[in-house]
Amino acid sequence: MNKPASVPEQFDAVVVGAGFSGLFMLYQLRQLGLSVRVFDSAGDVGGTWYWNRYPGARCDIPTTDYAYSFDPELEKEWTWSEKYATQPEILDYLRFVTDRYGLRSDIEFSTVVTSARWDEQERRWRIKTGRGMEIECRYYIMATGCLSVPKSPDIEGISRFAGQVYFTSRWPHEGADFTGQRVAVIGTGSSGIQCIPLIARQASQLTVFQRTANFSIPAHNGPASAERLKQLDEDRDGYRHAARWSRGGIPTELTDIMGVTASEAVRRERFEAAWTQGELFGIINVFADQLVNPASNDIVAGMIREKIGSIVKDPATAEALSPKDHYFGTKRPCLDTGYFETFNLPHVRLVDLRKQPIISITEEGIQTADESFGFDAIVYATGFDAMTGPLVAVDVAGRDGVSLKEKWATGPSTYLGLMTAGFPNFFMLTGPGSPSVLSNMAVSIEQHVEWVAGCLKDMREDGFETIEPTELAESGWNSHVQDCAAITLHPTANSWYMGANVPGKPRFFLPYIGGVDAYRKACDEVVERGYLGFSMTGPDGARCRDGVIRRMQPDVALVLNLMTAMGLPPMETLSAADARALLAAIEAARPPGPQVGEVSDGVIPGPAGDLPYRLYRPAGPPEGPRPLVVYFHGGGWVLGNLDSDDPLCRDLCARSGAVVMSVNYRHAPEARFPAAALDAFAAVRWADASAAELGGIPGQLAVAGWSAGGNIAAVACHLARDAGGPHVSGQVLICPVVDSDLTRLSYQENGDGYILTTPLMRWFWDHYADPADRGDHRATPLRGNLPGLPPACIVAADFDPLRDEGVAYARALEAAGVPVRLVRARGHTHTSVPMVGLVISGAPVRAEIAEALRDFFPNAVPQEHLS
Ligand code: NA7
Repeated sequence: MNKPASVPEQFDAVVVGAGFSGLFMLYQLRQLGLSVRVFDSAGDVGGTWYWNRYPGARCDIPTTDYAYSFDPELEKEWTWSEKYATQPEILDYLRFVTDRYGLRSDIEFSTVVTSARWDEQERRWRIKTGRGMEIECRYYIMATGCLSVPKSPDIEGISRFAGQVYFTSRWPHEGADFTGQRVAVIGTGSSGIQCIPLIARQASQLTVFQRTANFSIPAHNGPASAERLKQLDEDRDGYRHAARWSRGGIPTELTDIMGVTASEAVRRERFEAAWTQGELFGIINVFADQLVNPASNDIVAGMIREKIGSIVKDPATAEALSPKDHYFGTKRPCLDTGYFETFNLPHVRLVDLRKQPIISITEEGIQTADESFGFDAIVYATGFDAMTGPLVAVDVAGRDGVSLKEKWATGPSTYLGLMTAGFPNFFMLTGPGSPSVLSNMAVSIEQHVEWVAGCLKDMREDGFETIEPTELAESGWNSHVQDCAAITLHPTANSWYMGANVPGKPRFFLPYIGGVDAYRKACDEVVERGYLGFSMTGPDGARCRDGVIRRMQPDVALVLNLMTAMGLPPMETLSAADARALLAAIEAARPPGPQVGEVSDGVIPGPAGDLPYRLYRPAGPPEGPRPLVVYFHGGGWVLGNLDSDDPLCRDLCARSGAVVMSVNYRHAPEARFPAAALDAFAAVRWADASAAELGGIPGQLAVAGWSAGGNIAAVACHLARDAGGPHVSGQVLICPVVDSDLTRLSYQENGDGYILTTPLMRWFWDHYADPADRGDHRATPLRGNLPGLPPACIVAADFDPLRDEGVAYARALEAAGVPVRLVRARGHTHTSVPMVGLVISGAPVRAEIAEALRDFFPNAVPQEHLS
């Protein structure tokens, strides 16, 4: 007789993981009245704190902040004994929370979830466990943590060793006694740095095998900070609110002091204060620019290296312990208690694996390129397959049987780090693309759990059964996550944040670095906008509000916010003179742009008098003439001068290797149309005739301009063609004005709020040209005759009212047979691309412009030869 097939147990939701996030998720789902089953492979609650029991294991976020805040009563009932609690105390806390809310009854311990498959027909997940259980549920939630799958140490011969073997991430419950033993520790991340001083107390010999020296500052552990306790005591709600809306999940006053411009005294004072405070968010907030500006980062890194040098007595050991191969903060910095001091003990030795790599583990110990070591015990503190590892460890298959592993083969893709397209009703807590490991996990976990619970509640109220992100929303979020990382130094490091610690793992910045506050705002806004970027289905139909939640480059948004905060008057309400004065005042505070070889000023004859120019010569080698670019500044024909676009000209010169000649032209309203255009053409003719004396290569001349400068650069090309010369090799038009139609879609979308507004553009046109003249191709080159114009590179920025006319010009040129390179400045505004030094995300656009310039010239200096 056939055994009847067992009937799978039915639940509303299955949660994998009974750590910080899984426990709170269970609590919240119960509040919604849902039936829930939680699975955990561990024998008890605790997640990471269940497994990581190595000596010295502690949190690196102050425990006052590393705790649940959802229930004020709970907070009253628990007091942390230390500033940074130990693993046993945190585990006790999580057990206490579990019992206080009676959560245990819904948790199945010592049970691994092996697979989860979406059944499209039933709109349910089918779950299997390692113990042969089959469960079906509507919602499948991975609360598996970010650092829960240990990375294989990838060292030859691990199984050969005859002595004791320990992994910090799977420490035995009965502990380990190293008394009198010769012990090796491999790995100097947070786990290694925490356990090394304690192992040294017992071991007769301790040898630390270091591949990468790591930045660490003293934790100065002790009682919980009196100041924080006082703040919590006086205004718990205010404190927790501030944490939720802070950058990292701990109330922190962010500095605006820049490392590069601060005085030596201020630098020292701020660093010493952070060193003494002993908090991660303090040491990464010494300077506002330390994670984006290498020079500023070097200041902090240098001071930490000085400290290491002053603690460690043996200079060679101090040198080896001093991190030099990554920027401070791009790998997780550590908090330690006596780590560097441990290397002053006579029985402790550091082996620098950069000098003598491990060849293999042997039966007796470790064989490096230079030495054979004998040990009684080896401790592996070699890290984790972070963030994605725990998610792909389960065989999760979404719609059409596509597995998460397959979908993420080239890197994780999520919407808000919460969900991924093709996997309906599958939620990740603190998944890739969320602040997670860059934040106070407790705060981020609560935010994620509350968002998921709120979403399930809303779905129920609206009669929906499934939810899933759209491809568009997801790819928009992925771009935003990478954009945020790209303006920092993070992508330069071989960190686990980048997936670089696991051989073969795609290099991809995993967490969201935009901040807990910015992230929460985005998640809230998604809900306010009717679950923007999600599609939902239910018995009564479907709903999809497609769209991208954050399209603007993060640093562009920051600059816009700063400018809004300045409360500047709208330019179009000012006189031309006052507008010019305001612009000059704003420019005075900006970074200067890169160094070039030589800068000199001069004048050239124009049609109505002399025109000033500034010449930028690239730093050599090679010596000798270079192609020449005649550049025209922006400012709506009214504003601007040689200073206004100086940083951009420097940047163009340095990146392209060409000589750049920036020409000032007559401005409106003093000199109206076509004065500026005629001056531009005169400048091009003069530059062509004088190329040799300007250091240019005769016959290799291009024009360039931004905004109204782009307008007259384009017009100069028309005039040169019509006059039969001079020959112009190419034209670079950065967000140019090429038409006077202020009704295009890009005006409708962006005409309000991004510095260049519709009223301002109207003000510029009114100052420059009578309506009757605006159809003249010398004012609106889009309306002119286009065949025979030089090859063009046109930059169109997403948030620019002029975007669509730039695109239209590119298309029209193409149609007229002119080679065109259209550069889409994704996430940029009209004014952000030229903001050299301020808007880092503009750098790739400027690099592309420079490449286009080099392509115009037969004798351009190849990029690899540029200094
Ligand atoms: P980490 O920070 O990833 O550190 C792992 C360490 O192990 C790191 O120093 C690695 O060097 C080293 N390692 C890894 N594989 C090897 C091999 N094969 N040979 C030699 N050395 C190796 O993990 P942790 O557990 O310390 O900390 C993880 C997080 O937990 C921490 O950031 C806190 O957030 C809590 P590498 O740097 O790769 O050269």
